[in-house]
Amino acid sequence: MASNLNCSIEGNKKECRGALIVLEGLDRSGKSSQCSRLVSYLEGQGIHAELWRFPDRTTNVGQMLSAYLTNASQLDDHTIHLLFSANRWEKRSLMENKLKTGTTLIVDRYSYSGVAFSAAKGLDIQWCKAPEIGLLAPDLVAYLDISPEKAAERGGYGNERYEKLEFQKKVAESYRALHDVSWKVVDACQPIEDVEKELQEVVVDCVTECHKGKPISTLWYQ
Ligand code: T5A
Repeated sequence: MASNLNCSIEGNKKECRGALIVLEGLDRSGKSSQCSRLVSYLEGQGIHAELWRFPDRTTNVGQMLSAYLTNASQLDDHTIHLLFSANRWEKRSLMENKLKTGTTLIVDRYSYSGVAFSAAKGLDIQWCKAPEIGLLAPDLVAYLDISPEKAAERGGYGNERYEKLEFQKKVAESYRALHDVSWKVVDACQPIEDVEKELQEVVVDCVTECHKGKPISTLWYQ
């Protein structure tokens, strides 16, 4: 299978672009663990892949987000929402270049987190989606499904702003409102290796589809 998925950058670029794969879920659902495992797996298959995460705390905007998340600063809910979005916009062209030159991006959180967490605070969901319009659309969204109660059992929440059970329940509701049939929902309460196996299958299918020339599209689907 791996040799079919390899493609040359010198060849027809349109036929060998990378895939944009996003993992979403509540805090502690296992996204970071699975993103790392996926990148290793894909590399082992001869597929060039990189691990990305949002927020990207390395940029100036990202440092503002990090300060907010660790309660070192306070910001209006609308303002922080737009900053999360700006943090994705500042990476958009680099992401597009990577995809077009054959790199698959495994992304730990994306626009859906942006909308789900802000809507959980009571912001209008359409307003939350608006600044995401024009960002690259994922080729696959995998949702790691876990109840807020089970997620909270995985080690205590730390000091970050949103790591509270009652708030995570509202985030789960927001994700339910955002979810559509294209999402791959994986039971995140399975053993870590079983979650990994389920993701591998769907991710490889997605990469194959992108290598065959599936066009890059933009948000928002609906
Ligand atoms: N946010 C983010 C917004 O409000 N707007 C936005 O636009 C964006 C992008 C960022 C915060 O910012 C918010 C959302 C977040 O609150 P973060 O840095 O992404 O936060 O942090 P978390 O999502 O909280 O990351 P965590 O590391 O806590 O959770 P993960 O990545 O989902 O989980 P992971 O892999 O670290 O695993 C957590 C624990 O569970 C175990 C792991 O070993 C680990 O101990 N585990 C399992 N245990 C049993 N079975 C399994 N299947 C397991 N999988 C993992």
